[in-house]
Amino acid sequence: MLRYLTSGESHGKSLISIIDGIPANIELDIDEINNELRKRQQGYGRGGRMKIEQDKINILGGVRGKVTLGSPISIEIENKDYKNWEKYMNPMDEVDLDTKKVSKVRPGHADLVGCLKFDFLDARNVLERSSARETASKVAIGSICKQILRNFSVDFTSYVVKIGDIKDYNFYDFDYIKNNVDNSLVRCLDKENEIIQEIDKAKSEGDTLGGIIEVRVKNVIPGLGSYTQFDKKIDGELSKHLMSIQAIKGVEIGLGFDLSTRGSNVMDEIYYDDKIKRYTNNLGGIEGGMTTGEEIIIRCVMKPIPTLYKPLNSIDINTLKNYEASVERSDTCAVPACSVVCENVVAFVICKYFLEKIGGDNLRDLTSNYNNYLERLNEMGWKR
Ligand code: EPS
Repeated sequence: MLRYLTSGESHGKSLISIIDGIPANIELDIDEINNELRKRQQGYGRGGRMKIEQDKINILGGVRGKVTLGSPISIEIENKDYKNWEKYMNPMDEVDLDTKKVSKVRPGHADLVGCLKFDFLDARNVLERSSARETASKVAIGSICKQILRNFSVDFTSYVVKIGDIKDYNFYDFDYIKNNVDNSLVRCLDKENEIIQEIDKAKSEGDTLGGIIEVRVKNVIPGLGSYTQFDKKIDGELSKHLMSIQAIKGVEIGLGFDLSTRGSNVMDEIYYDDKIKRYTNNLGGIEGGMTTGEEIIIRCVMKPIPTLYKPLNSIDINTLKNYEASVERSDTCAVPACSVVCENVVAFVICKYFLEKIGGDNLRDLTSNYNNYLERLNEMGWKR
């Protein structure tokens, strides 16, 4: 089973991940992983931290000569900012606990509940780990998964549908998104100027902005996931992983909430014309907890970042007096970065289910199992 764990604080020495279950003999393109990390750092509306960091992976185990060994892969991403934080964050020495103490907990962040739960009087202990800095690890892991799936033609893209009140109502095909999204400062395909103005306005007012992201996956074979048990459904697993990304508050597949209509409006009718085909893809490529072979379409909503320069009402957790919440350095809008994160998190889940369905602990076995499966699907009328 493909799985991972991450460790590390936002201003600690580094971010660490261990990925277990990656098959052997996959050649890794390290530059591509770093390029994906670079994309996560970009996007108009980010704060000062991204000028300090230049995220790059340092693989510590599980890979030899850029080729996976089938053993657990350990990855480090250094926090360049650590040198400015060592006196507050050093795990192995005495630290200054006062200067960076956060006691005026920020509504919307993990601060208050984290302090209550773990018996802390300093939300620094909470925010260091709850920070979206951890998403750099998720991107590195997803990028490796994409490289595995590329051997089987699976491809991923994502873009920003909405930021603040500015929404793009168009529908784009996969290749259009893939070919254009990286040219935009906000990973959108329409209304870039309006979105940038919206971000500037929110920034000047000390506010933050949330938004909606769409992820697409093409060339996924039918039958990843299963209807036979609740925890085997791939839409459940996708939602779990996407909802676990910092600040994601909702996930919808295909038309999602707009499916609250008549069945005849939305079911993806089936016909045969040299192969099994669909007239539409309103269910976003998943039926009965399984991939249908149609493109996977997922949307996620990211709430606005809770650290506001115009602070919100809150309390001091030490004195229980009413105060305005602390102001920490933050971003006005991280929706474009979150698009890169969501895309890579989806890649992890698709890869996990692909490996479960196809099986094989090395690329050659995977390839022959995959070809056998496609051959049988072919006999049953399903062709790509
Ligand atoms: C982030 C690093 C953080 C924030 C952001 C995401 O850096 P710092 O806290 O040093 O400014 O820019 O995290 C949050 C806004 C948050 O609320 O967690 C990153 O690497 O993406």
